Amino acid sequence: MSAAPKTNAREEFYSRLDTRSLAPLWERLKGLVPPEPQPKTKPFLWKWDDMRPMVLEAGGLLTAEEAERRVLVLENPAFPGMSRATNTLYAGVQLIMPGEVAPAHRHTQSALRFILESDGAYTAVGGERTTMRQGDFVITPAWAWHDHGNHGQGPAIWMDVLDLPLGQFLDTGFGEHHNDKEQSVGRPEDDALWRFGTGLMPMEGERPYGQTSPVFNYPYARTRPALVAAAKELDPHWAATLRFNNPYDGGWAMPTIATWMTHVPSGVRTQPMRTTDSTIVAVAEGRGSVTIGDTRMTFGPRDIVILPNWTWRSFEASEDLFLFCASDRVVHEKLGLYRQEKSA
Ligand code: GTQ
Repeated sequence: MSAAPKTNAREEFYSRLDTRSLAPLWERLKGLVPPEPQPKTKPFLWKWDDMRPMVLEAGGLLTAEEAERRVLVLENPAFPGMSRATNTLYAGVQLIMPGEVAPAHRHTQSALRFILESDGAYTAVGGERTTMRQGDFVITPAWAWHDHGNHGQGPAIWMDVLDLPLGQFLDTGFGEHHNDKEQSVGRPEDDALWRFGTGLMPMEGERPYGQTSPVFNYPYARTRPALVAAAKELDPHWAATLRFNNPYDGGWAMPTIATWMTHVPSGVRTQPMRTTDSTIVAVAEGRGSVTIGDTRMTFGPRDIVILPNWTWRSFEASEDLFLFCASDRVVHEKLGLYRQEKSA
């Protein structure tokens, strides 16, 4: 599909087309219909030891309430000024100091939190608070009121992932502030986990959060032993990988962000694989390296790594690795666009 050679007559025609907001497809077809994805997202690694002091410094400059959300955006160098960690997902690192409150608001973007450091921070969703501990995966469903606070002794720091770039593309964003700084709490802590997260479901009633899982904290204390059990049988490409599901239908926990955890036992190296989704990886525990295309990156606990779409990657664990992963895979699957390729 090579473009036709340019002649003066054609060029002259194209400029007249341009004045009418028309364009010749034959000059553009190759770029519009590539033989395979041309990833723009770059591989990237944010080190916890760099991020932590910077986010604490932000804590000395303004309060969580002043900032509304005191977050350092993890901005992929491929998208300067665009607040994107990948082509479709936003990520940031949020800080709440003891006694602070990030005031209640809601928006149509879905959010998740992966907890990096906390000894008593909480988030509230739907009139219920959950204490967020290191390694927990916490969901803020689209359009749910949410506020965050910290009853602990030390700083609380977590990674936020939102489907913001996807929503920007569709231009579907709505948001509003709550009249009160904090929503009123009408349910006991972990109520949702007891009602929906035990292999049992309420007999009747509406789904409280539409397409999003009614469980909004998947505690690491449950996830980790499940991963260790799964590691008795390792997949050559995925090692021990378990995805977070929605107990209503067994599908992904969130409608726009796919989430899972991978455990790579010490000494194991996964076979290279590439997938159409781009992935944000936060290291819950362990040390190792990832080879992304021809880039190799070495990482440790609480580092955050970007795996671009359609780029070969493989992990190697020098210490038992536990990786939290978030990607746009769920959207690809819904649209019939998801593909993966695995090395033999
Ligand atoms: O915690 O509600 O990183 O609304 C970006 C937007 C966090 C939040 C972000 C948000 C939030």
